[in-house]
Amino acid sequence: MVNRRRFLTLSSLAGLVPSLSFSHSKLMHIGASKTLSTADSPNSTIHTAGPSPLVISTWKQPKANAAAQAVLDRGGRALEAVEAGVRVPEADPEDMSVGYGGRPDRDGHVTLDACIMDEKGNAGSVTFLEHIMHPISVARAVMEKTPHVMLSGEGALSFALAQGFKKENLLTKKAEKEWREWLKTANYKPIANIERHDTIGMLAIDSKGDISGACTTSGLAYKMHGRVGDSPIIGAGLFVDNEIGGACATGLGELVMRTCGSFLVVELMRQGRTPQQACEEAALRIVNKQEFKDIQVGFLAVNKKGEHGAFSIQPGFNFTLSQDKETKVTDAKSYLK
Ligand code: SD4
Repeated sequence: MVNRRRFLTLSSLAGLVPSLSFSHSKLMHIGASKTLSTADSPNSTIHTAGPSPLVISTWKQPKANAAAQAVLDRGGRALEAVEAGVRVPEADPEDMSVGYGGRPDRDGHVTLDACIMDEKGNAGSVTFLEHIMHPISVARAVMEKTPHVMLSGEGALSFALAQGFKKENLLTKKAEKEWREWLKTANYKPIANIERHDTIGMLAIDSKGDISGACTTSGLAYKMHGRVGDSPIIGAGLFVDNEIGGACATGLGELVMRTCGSFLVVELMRQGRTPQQACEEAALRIVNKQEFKDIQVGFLAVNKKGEHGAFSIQPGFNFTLSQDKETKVTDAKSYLK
């Protein structure tokens, strides 16, 4: 693993210290790391300007972004920011795709999926978790307090309770009423941009230029009991490589999982694609291989320079970017118009 303090950006290297000799492959790996102090001159650290801290999330999420931005504004880690950010929709009963108030599975259980990944490549995840309002914080506890990456179902719940999380009923009256209505036909047909709307994937870059990400959802409405989507799967719903960038996904998880979607986006950026190109290519991979009519998948990405990209199969996907005290919701470009 490259020690970030020992290297500087490719562009800075070219512009500031042309006489230094580094192997090309090493330079490819260092991506946009911010500083250099060479082995030849260990005291000469050159600082380069990184991107301003930013938060970007799937769908329309100004409140979540504000909570994350507040952490970054006080100099906090991107990891803290994304956790604080996605806890907002987790606790919001009006958001029916995430946490409390989420639509249940076909048996009436609200089952939650979440994962988190930090700048060191550490990751934590919970799947098929019931009764806990903040699955993202349980995922973080899995990452930081266990030797594992993922805990599921009853085991995840026992772990959460042992960590002091409270057991709660997450099925709101509104979600229960809709579910009972659905039971009359019990026709399982996810509707693009409607039933899936609002699963939150969030990426942040902090003042040190470090990247972290989080993803949390109640999954597809009226899914089979036990179904787990892409959102808690490292590499599918979320992936971060601090030397390259981060990506997250929303939409029909089955399609995202089959393509290791977020990992694919980050790997495409590693090969030189911009975040926009990487998101488009990952979506095309799905379109070219799988049945996608009426099905939505959206990708969102940032790279180490702070550039972002978003792309979806169907129109209707949007994302929220907060940077330099501004928050903007933008419609993503899509394959189908
Ligand atoms: C899933 N990808 O469980 C999630 C759903 C989603 O916006 O993204 N909703 O398949």
